[in-house]
Amino acid sequence: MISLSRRAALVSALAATLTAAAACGSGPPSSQPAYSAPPAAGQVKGIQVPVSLAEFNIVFSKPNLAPGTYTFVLKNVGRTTHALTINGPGVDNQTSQQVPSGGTTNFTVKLQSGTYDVWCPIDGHRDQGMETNLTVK
Ligand SMILES: [Cu+2]
Repeated sequence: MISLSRRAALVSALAATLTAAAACGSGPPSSQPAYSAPPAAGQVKGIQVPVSLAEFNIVFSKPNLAPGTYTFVLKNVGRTTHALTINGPGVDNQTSQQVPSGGTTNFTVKLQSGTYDVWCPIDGHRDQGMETNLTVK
């Protein structure tokens, strides 16, 4: 036979278990997908192309572009400040504004046929792999 105090202890333990389970039910906050529509500052000309910047890579949403005017919508999905520099036919080391972590900025360039070097100009990021090529044809 179970004593009254023993029973009280069991009920108390059960209540504690239920409370802990309820606390776990809330879970971690849901994380947003990396991209949403760009509400960015800066002018928009030509075709918008989202570009994500992070440690340490640059990802164009469209890898192949035709000649023309483009606004790269730079989204920093990394943890430190990044930017973008482009050099190639008709574009002489044109550099975007710096984009803080979580920030977005627009960067308009006029591209011709050819290959462009693209990199992050900040603090040795290029040496750590933050560079790519963009082929326009
Ligand atoms: Cu960078």
